[in-house]
Amino acid sequence: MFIDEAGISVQGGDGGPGKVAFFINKRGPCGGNGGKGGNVYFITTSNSTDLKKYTEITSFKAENGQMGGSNNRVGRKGNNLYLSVPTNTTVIDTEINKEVVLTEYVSSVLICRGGDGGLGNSSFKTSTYQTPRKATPGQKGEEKKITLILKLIANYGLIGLPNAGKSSLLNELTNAHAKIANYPFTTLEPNLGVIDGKVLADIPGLIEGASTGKGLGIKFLKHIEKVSLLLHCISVESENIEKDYKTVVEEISRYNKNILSKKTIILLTKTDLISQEAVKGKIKILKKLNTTTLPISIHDWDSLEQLKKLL
Ligand SMILES: Nc1nc2c(ncn2[C@@H]2O[C@H](COP(=O)(O)OP(=O)(O)OP(=O)(O)O)[C@@H](O)[C@H]2O)c(=O)[nH]1
Ligand SMILES: [Mg+2]
Repeated sequence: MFIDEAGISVQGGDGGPGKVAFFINKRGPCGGNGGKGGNVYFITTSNSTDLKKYTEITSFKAENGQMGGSNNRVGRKGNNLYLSVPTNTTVIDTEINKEVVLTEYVSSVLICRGGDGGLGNSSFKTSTYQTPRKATPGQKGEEKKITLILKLIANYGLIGLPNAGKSSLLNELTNAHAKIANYPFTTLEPNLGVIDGKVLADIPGLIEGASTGKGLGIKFLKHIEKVSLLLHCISVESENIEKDYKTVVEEISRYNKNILSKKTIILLTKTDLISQEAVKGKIKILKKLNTTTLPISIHDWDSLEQLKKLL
């Protein structure tokens, strides 16, 4: 499970102040009421998997209402503010410790109400008091300290040796922007992306001895324990694809044998680097290991489409 957390403060817009005004010819007050401040809502979005943006900006306020006008015109309402968070985010009102989990079914929650607009001087006219000069300020918007917690369980997991092209695939298939480079252990922490509402996890590469702590070790495997499908990436650059496949399988089995009972697709990656004939040869070898194998290249759009279909 991936956990992401952020603490922010949010505030509804303030109500606009009431206006003091008088009719020019006729005597009498005509100052309108202020507009209501905007509300703040959290709404879900399916194309984000982290709360990063709420660690960058941590204070939010909806628009204030505007001042009332003359001729009893009410001030314009402040616009509501909609803050998007990934589906499955828990929104906690920190002070009273009340929480709501946003899901596919509960996709929005009103979190702070905007303040009511103030009263214009028209509102203070009485039979005995015809020329009130009084107006009131708008109410302050409601203010809250919010903790956001996101717990995500990956649906698909990318595994393989370092440099096999896992992060590149994640970036191609999802909205993720994982770091990619032509050396092992580019990925130091798991990356996530969303494809058709499903979470795809890219974990750091495994090497022989990972289960005894070599490389980055196998601690990240806990993140893919609950996936329903593994995508095992093997690069065409591998000198012995069968051995490379077995190395990864062996390290995983030392961590938790159950992971290996999951459905797995072997992806022969970077197929653009060798001839089609050579790809066929390697696929033949992989077919002996697993029934579902797919040649793939981030430079071959058709192959990516085929993988998306399989997912
Ligand atoms: N030609 C070609 N190069 C690719 C392809 N996919 C990935 N690469 C390159 O392979 C190198 C490694 O890619 P990554 O996506 O960083 O590999 P990784 O498996 O995430 O590596 P680690 O994070 O170290 O485990 C990069 O230089 C990529 O540009 C492909 O389909 N074709
Ligand atoms: Mg990587």
